Amino acid sequence: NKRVRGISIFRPFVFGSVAHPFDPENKPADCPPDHTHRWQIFVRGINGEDISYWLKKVQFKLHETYAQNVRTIEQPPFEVSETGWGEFEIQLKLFFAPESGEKAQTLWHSLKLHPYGPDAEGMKERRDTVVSQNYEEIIFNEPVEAFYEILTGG
Ligand code: SLL
Repeated sequence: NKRVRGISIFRPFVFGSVAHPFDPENKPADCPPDHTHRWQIFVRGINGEDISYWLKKVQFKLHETYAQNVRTIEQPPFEVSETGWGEFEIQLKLFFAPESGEKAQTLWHSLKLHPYGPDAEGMKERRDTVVSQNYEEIIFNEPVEAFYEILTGG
């Protein structure tokens, strides 16, 4: 499997979390009483771009307080939706198209449930959504030819 020499291909994406505090008068019946928030962790393309031609699987490793804390998502949307009470570090492992021969890459995200920054108090009162996301780029250096074709749509 020959590599395309002298070529680097960049693919951008966004990963992070959104969290919504429950309305105390209106908590979902199906979740434990100590849970305070619903949240999602995700990996997605910029502006909804489909990234499933190069990203094949994402493994999200949640805190051990969660049942089956390793969640494997094999097609878009690459996201996990949960409820909980606490913030913690989530490990994300990105797996690429099998043709690529590339090793999985690991990223970390700090799940944020509580507002922070100058308007934190106002946000808390309004029960605003807390968003914490990062732009990231993955670089494929000298991809093998089959993967180069996939990446460039050739
Ligand atoms: C903390 N170090 O103490 C963190 C741990 C754990 C979060 C946070 C509930 C899980 C469940 C949950 O939110 N765990 O009940 O299934 O803040």
